[in-house]
Amino acid sequence: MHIVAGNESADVDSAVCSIVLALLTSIDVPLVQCSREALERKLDVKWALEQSEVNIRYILFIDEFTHWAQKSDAQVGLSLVDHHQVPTSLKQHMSQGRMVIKCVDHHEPALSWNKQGDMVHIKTQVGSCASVLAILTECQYRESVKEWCPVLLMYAVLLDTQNGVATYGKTTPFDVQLLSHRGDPRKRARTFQHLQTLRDDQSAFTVIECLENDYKQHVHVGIAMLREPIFRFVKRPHFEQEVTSFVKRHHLEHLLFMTLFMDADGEKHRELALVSLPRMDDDAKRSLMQVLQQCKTLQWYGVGSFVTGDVVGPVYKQGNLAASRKKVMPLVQQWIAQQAKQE
Ligand SMILES: [Mn+2]
Repeated sequence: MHIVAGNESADVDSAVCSIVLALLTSIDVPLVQCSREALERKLDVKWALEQSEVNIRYILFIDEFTHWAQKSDAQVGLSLVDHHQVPTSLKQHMSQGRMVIKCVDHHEPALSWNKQGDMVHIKTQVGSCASVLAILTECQYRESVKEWCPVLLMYAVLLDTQNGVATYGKTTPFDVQLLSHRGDPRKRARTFQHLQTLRDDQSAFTVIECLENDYKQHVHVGIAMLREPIFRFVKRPHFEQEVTSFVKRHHLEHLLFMTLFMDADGEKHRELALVSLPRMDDDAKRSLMQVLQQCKTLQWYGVGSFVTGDVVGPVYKQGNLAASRKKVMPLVQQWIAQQAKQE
């Protein structure tokens, strides 16, 4: 079996890329890294897939893969799309006979492979992995491209580049050019607005559902991406209880909240909080926070702390609105490596 796995956030970029890539390269099955049930709360992903002819039954979800991989010792070829390191969720199922074959990514360095199976470096800087796939669908695999593929990829580019706003951190000239070939700009702007609203409206979710919705973890450190101000989020019903059980469920030693949201005036905000539960190691937390603050490009400044029962944490505003979790995760990884060396 050969599967193509998107990254752990299971965002629109990851999901559409795994589906389109599986289709283009005749890989058996696309893997989306959320449970089939969790897709119901990824309203933007769900809507995007509904606009295409993708049959959801054809997609493998992480809960199903885990279940299968635990029982079976069949060989698995894995291709990664929208990330280039095997995530913890898959690593435990990768032993002999199960290996990474290929990878397409837009993070540094942007990678792809050609028809012969050789890895190719993409020289063009792009804002989303879907932009890389748009290049591939147009250049190399034209014969197998379905009509809805470019549209599906466009949804990811729209979300990742804020509809091609050139001043938005991730947007590159290539993305802007790509979008300019994708139909009426007014219609595109409406589609973007719609997708963004679907992605950001988490009012009906529980605390755990919000945390799970856009979540990445490295070893024992988790970063949950939220869509509302931290001081509002921590006032949600059952916050303390649900955060505690989330930390237990993921065996976390540290949990970070990052937020990205618009205020009533349409202004964008990013924040960060390092969550403290009673059993967490304060010294380690201080040293992690130090590493994060040393990174000057993020421009964090403290705006107080939240206290909700036993769950507390300092809250920072992020001055650099262009820097996403992608900038923060490597700092966390470095810190973990450092800690491991010291032990
Ligand atoms: Mn991406």
